[in-house]
Amino acid sequence: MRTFIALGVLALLYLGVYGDSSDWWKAMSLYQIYPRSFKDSDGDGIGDLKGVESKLEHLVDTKIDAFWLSPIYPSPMVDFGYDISDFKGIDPVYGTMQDFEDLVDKAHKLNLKVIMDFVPNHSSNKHEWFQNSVRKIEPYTDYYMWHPGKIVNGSRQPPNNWVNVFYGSAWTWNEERQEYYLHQFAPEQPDFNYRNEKVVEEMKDILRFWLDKGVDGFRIDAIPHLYEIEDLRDEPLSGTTSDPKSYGYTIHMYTNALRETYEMVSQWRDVMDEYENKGDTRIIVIEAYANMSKTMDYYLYRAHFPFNFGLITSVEKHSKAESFKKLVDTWTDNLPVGAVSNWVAGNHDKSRLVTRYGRNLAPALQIMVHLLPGVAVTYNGEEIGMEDTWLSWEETQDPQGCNAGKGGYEKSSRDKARTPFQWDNTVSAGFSTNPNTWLRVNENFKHLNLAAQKAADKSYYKTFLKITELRKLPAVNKGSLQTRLLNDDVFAFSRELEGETSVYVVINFGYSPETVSLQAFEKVPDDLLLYVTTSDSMDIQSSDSIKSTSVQINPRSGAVFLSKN
Ligand SMILES: [Ca+2]
Ligand SMILES: [Ca+2]
Repeated sequence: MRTFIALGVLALLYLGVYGDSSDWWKAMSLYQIYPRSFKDSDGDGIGDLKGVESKLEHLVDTKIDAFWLSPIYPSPMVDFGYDISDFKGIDPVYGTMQDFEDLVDKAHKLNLKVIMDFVPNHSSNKHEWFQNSVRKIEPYTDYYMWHPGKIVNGSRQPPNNWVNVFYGSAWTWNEERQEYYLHQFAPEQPDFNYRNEKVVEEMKDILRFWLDKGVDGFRIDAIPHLYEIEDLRDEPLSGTTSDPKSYGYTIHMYTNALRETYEMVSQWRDVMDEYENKGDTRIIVIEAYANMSKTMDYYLYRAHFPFNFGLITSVEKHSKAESFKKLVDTWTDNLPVGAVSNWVAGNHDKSRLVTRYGRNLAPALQIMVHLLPGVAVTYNGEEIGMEDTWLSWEETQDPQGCNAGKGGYEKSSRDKARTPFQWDNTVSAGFSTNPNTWLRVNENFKHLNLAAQKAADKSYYKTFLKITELRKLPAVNKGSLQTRLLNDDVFAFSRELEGETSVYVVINFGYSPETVSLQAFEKVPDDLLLYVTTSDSMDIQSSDSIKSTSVQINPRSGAVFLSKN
């Protein structure tokens, strides 16, 4: 029976739903590659582009449609690539421009789209533009945000109380120019001056440079920080901390999500649309940790979509079923008409999904990510259930962790979710031939790795594959969504489309087995097929054919049922 269902689903894969190729992104499975940790091709212990190219078949096997590369530009690596010293180059650690072009070429041959990280708020302080700006060499004098500061009691101070995201003042004194410059992140990441039209044009030129190389879109980093209020007034104090160096010290109303920031997104969309006329759609995806209305505003300003971080920021492993329903409903209700939804459960800045939700519940979250409407986003390693790696203070490399200092580290270093991908049980988990890698490989790699999970009858990866295969069903691709709270612990949703196989997802967030009726969904048939359960214990679900009036679901697990048509 199980084999029969699987074949039925595979047949449906080829029917296709979004027939128009310009719609390629609307129901894509998007995979984030952290290049430093994905695959090392030359044995220096750091991942690189040739490494990525050598593993593209894994993306195809995993039913991925597009991948997003975290920054690969030349960088002093103060913030691991988010401090760029040449926006049109490739860092030698990752390879050459030829390697990049080869990667794009091979990806397209495999029907994979390539999305670049675009970091528009700042450059590295080593960027030629900043060096020229320090020396007031035109046209670079006003490429960055400079200010002489103010004199208080005879001593010079920064112009205002703004703090940077990592820790400390957002202003750093430059001896040579005898002025402060603004940096919303590390001092090595000076902010651009977007009120300078030349900067605006430079950034569009950078976008076109990569679009001309064939990239299919951009994930835009840290967008809310783009503009600051022009008169540089103090921000109000939050009252939540007395530490004036802490980012939480002020309320960021004058440095975050300004109207001009949204307008710039619109201008970048216009650049993408120049290429639409050449026959293919290029997209912009927005990274913004913001409240619902500020997030939805990115749609109104014509971003293809802003990441939906709700599964990271609004719920955690002890959240009740009701909270998950509310999260899905709130997002869906606020979504502008015609906008494409998306679901993100992890990335390089956050603890890994399995660590946050536990090994039992994490695959149920994957079901939500992949079977709710729109784009599904997967951070590399989440498909095999990689866990956070405990790294000592001496081992961590992340500036956010380092700045917070010893003791503050465990809370703030992001490196725990950035350790090398665990391909197999050989040296350095098959990531590198070098036993010394830039971050230590998680010691669980001997049993937790892709090769072992492919060989096993049941594994995290095989469950992930079963879930993601369903994405090509017309009902998942473009069917309706209904959500139901079936009792205090059980959340369920349906994906239905007239005349097509319907999908019913049931997740038990509680700690005891539950029996529920799916009759809460008006169109549910009397008999359903169990397609997949994330529960290890199969004793409760002994049959593939289930009465929809009486569905049993194990604690801390999810299950997917299909209608029989
Ligand atoms: Ca390498
Ligand atoms: Ca800025």
